[in-house]
Parts: sequence; structure tokens; C-alpha cells
Amino acid sequence: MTNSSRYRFIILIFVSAFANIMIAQNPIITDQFTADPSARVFGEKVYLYPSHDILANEERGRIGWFCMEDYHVFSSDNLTDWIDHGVIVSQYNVPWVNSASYSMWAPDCIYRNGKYYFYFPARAKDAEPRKGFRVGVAVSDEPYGPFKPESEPIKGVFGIDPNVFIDEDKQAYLYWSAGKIFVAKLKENMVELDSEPMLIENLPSEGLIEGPYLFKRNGIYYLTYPHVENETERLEYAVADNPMGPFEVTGVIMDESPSGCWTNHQSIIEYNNQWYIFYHDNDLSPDFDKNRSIKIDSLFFHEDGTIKKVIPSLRGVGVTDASRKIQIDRYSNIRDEGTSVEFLDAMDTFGGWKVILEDENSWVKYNSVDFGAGNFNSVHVKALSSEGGIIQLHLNDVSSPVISEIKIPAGNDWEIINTIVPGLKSGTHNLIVSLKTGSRIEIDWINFN
Ligand code: FUB
Repeated sequence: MTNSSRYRFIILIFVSAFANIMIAQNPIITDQFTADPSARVFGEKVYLYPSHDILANEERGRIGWFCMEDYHVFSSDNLTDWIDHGVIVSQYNVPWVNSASYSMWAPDCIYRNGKYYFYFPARAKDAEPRKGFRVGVAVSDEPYGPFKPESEPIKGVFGIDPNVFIDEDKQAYLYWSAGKIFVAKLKENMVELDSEPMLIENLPSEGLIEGPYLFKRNGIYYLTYPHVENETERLEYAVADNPMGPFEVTGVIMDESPSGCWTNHQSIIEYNNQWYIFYHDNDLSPDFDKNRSIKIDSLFFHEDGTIKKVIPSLRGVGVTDASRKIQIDRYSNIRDEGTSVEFLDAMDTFGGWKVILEDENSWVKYNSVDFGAGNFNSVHVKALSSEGGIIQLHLNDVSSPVISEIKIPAGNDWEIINTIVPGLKSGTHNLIVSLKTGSRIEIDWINFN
């Protein structure tokens, strides 16, 4: 171990003692359901403030509907390793919230004058059942808390999905939705409106619109929002040269999910000179779309400032260290025939997925694996094959030379197979796994040593 890797290892152990670390591609949080991601760059890190879906039952919430009792915050400095800092606000510690409403929907957070302001919707104590969403604020000295909730919701705001934007002239704006999108100025104290709520006009008049998220790039204000144009939500945007409009509907950022997940909800940030979109789908709960999971993909602009449509990926973003478990079921590309992805255990989806190679010549590609200085000389593969077979590894492309052949023994249990790989290259490469012989090989992960 070099001094710097020893130092990183010690830090990792130290942080692990206080928070839960996840290493994941898409979805990025795999030990709980998360939705409505609001990502923010604070200092050197990205902080993620999502909703926290749980499953309603006889004792909590409304069966078959959204059920959320609290919020966690997550942080990362590489968009791959996420630290869960735990619960920051819950329905049990906000004085004005109905603590049996399980209605803590999409939040947001922003920094101003040394404080972090966390905005969240919830049903108020005095509201009619299933109605009465208000928006509250909790304040902290740090992005990960502790957050202290204000005793009352923001006066004049009735609705969900708060989003806050502070312009270069320091004026803050609060956006929220109530079937349509509204905006008002915020006072410098960030907890009171400084103007009457205004309906944002010129957005689609048919179909629910919610989840506003505004960002600015090159002087253009982009108002992004989920909208039901057809049967489920897709992500769209409108642009303006003023944060309060008038906005002009400009395009679709992401089509409806083929999974059928009825909602989607986005945030868009620039981090280390790359733009990213955070959104959600129901990857970990394919049969129930109120238990969702957050994903990230890169976002690009055309020369004229319009947004290129994002095709959701499983691979997500970031570079994966070759020594980590490379989850090739989160592939960047796959041969259509003779390949499939299934949960390792359909009864416990938090356990993740496996890839199955069934046809000779079937392959799966996982991009951006970092082999460092080229000091790796063996590979571990966790695999299962009742009849056994041989898989091949290639770097960069499936037509590139085979760097290793790995014999998977016949058996009915998962095995970790270790194979020497001499002369592994340094640097960052795509990793391709192909089937040479065998009728069905299941692979959980691969890593290099
Ligand atoms: O998470 C509950 C609601 O679903 C959010 O507030 C909406 O934006 C939609 O994602």
C-alpha cells in the first residue's frame, strides 16, 4: 500500500464508523428506496437530498400509495461512492407536520450566508385528510445537519415539490407545484415570501406538471419539470431570460420510462465541468412504482443551449476502480441476443442483480474501469453455472484480443474463481466479458487484484 492509499483506507474506516457507504452505479442508492433527488454542489462534494420511500402497511400510511416519514442526506466526491449521513428531518420532529401523514414528499436544499436551508413539503396537522400540503424549512450549519425545523410552514405556500434558486444578484426564488408551477421571491431570511405567489404561464395546459427545478447556464434560465403528456411523466423544460418568466416550452429531456414508473423527478447540476441529471425510476421495485430509486446520467447541451435528450443508462457515471467489485449487470452495452439481467434474489431486490450469458458470443461491456498503474495480475469472478463453461475478458472492445480465459466450474453454488492475468494494461479501459463455451453462465461481479 502506498502512503496515499493507506491514508484513504484509514479515512474510509473512520467515516464508516459514523455513516453507511454505498458503492453503486444505477440506481445509486441500493439499500433503501429513494426518489425525487435534489442534488447540490456544496464545496468539493455533491450532496443529495431525496425523498425516502417506504412501503405502507396496515400500521403506516395508505397501502398502494406514497409513504414517506423522513429524509436522509447523502454525499459523494466521485458520484459513485455515496455516504448516507442518516435522517435529517422526520415527520416526528417538525412541529407543524401531521406525524401520522407519511407525506414527506420531494425536498430541496440551498446554501446562503453560512446556513443550509432544507425545504420540504408535508401535510400540516390542521389539514383535511389527504389534502393540505404546506412547505416548511429546516436550517443547519452543515449540509448534512443537524437541521432544526422552523415551527411553522412558509406563509402563503400551498403545494408540493419546493425548489429554490438564488440568482447572481442574490435574489432567491421559491418554486413549487400544485397541479401547475408557482413562483415567488424569498426574503433574505429564506423562510418568508417576498412577493405574492405567481402561476408560471405558458407551460403545457393539459396533463399534470410538478417537480420544478430551475438552473441557469450562460444567462439562460432553464425551468425543468415532469409532465404527463401521455400516460406517465416525462421530463421537459422551458427557458426564459428571467427567473420568473415568461418561459417558453423548449423540449423533452427524458422520455417516459419503459418500466411504467408513473413519476419521474429531476435535478441538474454542473460538477467538475460536467453536467449531470439526477432522476428516479423503480429499478428495485419493478412491481410497485411508489418505491423508487435514484439514478444519474451525464447531460449535454447543443451549441444553441438546448438540452440533448438523455437516454437513461444502467452504467450511470463515474470511473470504477478495477479492485472494486465491478457490477457488470450495470452494463454500458450488451449484445441483445443470449444475454439477460435478473435479480440475484427476487425476494430481496436490495441484493442487486446478476448478468446471464447464454449464447456463445454473447457479451456485456462495462465502460471506464481504472486499472491504475497496471499493477493488477489476477482477476476474481463470482459466477454460477450448472454445466460450467469458459468466459473471456477483453479490454476496450469485444473485437479486441482476449486478455484472459476463465474456466467456470460446473456446480449449483456461487463460486469465486481466481485466475492469473499477466501483463494487464495501465489506465482506464472498457471491460468486456464474453461467453466462449457453455450454455448458461451467471455472473455477479468481477474484480482485479
Ligand atoms: O414523491 C412524491 C411525489 O411524486 C413527488 O412530490 C412528485 O414530484 C412525484 O415524484
